Amino acid sequence: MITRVLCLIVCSLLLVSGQDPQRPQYHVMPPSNWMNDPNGPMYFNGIYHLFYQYNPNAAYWGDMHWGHAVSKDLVHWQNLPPALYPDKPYDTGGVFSGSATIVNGAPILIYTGIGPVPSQCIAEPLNINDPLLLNWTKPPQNPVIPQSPPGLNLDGYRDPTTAWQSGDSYYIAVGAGISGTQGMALLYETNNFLNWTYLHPLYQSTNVSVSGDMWECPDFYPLGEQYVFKASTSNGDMWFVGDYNQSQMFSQINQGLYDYGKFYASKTFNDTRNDRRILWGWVAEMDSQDSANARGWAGLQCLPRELTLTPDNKVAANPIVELASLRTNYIPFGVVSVDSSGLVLNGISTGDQFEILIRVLSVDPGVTSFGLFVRQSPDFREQTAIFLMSALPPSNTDMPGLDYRGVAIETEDPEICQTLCYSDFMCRAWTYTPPGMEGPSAMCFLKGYPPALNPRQGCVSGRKGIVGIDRTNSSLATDADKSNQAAPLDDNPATLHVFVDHSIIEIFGNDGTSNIISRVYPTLPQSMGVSLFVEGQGQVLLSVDAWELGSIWSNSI
Ligand code: DQQ
Repeated sequence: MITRVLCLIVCSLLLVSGQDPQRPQYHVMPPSNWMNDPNGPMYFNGIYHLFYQYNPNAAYWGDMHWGHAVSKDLVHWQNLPPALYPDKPYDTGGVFSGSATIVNGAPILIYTGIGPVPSQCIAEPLNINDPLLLNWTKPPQNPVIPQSPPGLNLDGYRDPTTAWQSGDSYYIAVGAGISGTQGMALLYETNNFLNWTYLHPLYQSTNVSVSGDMWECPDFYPLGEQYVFKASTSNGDMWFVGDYNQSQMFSQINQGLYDYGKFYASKTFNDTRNDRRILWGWVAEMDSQDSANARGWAGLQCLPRELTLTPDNKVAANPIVELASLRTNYIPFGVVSVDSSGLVLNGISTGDQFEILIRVLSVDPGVTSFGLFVRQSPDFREQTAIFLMSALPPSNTDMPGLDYRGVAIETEDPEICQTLCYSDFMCRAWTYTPPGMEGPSAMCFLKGYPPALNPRQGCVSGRKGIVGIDRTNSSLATDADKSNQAAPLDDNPATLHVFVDHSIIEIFGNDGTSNIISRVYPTLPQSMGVSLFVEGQGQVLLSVDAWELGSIWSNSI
């Protein structure tokens, strides 16, 4: 009650003044209230559609509808009324996530209805000639898959993929999981979208500690010469690159994360206009529910990202090139040399709404990290650091803390610990301790964030290259999450592409292979500064371009 009253006051004030300093201006989100997963993205009849999990009543999760936004260029958007809402016995508990498939020239939405049990349901356009596809109808055959396959003892069952065609049949996968055991995606076949046959798991987890025991929002698509399976897991949105064979089984050869930050429930679609694969993902808030209630909105979508397969079978995700149409002012900083005294980047007049692209030309060996401060106040009380670090070869030192796993190893060779770290996409740094120091046998500690070096006799430590964000001083607000985030770099630091949009920061490291989405909530109006910094001895040589960016919203596309 108190939060609703507070929201009424604060939200009205913000609406009257037209200003909400935390509200992003070039990220897709509803006019107000709660957004989560992207649903059913598609390109149809010259228009991009994005549906999404939406609570029309409040800035918290509940009463799931499918919100709807449309665009002609994937950059500028118009919000429309919700497309799907809970109105049938099989979806009164919510119209949960799902996908769109264009079949014989018309889209079919398939979603999870929450009724007495979760079921898979379809919806079709009421009027295929309506260019905006405002109204949708649910056929009487719903739910088309009334329940999960018997005998599997599933704890979760939801989020059907876009269908893919092979011969006369279409296939979908549905997310599922067995508590404490494994996540999985269940494969179904149909030839009419009304009658479905369960076949077998398309793919399932082999390691519950890596990918959790419930896979939400599965996705499956061809990319380059390979196939990609994606699951939203307890460790984030994991892609698996691999092979899809004649018997409809997937097997992986590589795995990683689209993004190491606040990114979840993502979904791709085939952009037939430009023959490419586009990714959307949900970015949640990282402050308190009270603050979200007071603002009157929560959640947004990441920038649309184009996916490509790298020669070594990684999925790279980069902002689509059309986002250049948002650039309103170019600030060419050119080639700059920076040392530990730093460099202020004057000239970006919208420090809460801009893009910066840094290319690393050279790094002196004594430099330990370098990067940029954004949302920086002149008195430095608020600032957020985005940084790059080169890999640190094994050295006789300790890196105490920040372990996500410690394993006993049978050998006294510290290189085994390094190999463990380098073969785990979650690992950023490692420390080896000899027998007798942390237990009877030698130990290997894997770290989720690079800790500071600390001398300690006998330890051996090393670090991967890192792109990271340090939010320790990002906000004076006590409820803002100030934990740090880092993504491992497989190669030397090369590029850092950053988008700042009020409370969201999107970081693309090394051409989209090491990405982090983060949220910051500066409180001071003057937290608009941008500057470069270097830690350690020596200089870095950087090429720097920046652009001020406009808004994506229009009343009609
Ligand atoms: N969100 C939806 C579910 C999905 C979850 C409900 C993932 O369908 O599993 O809002 O964020």
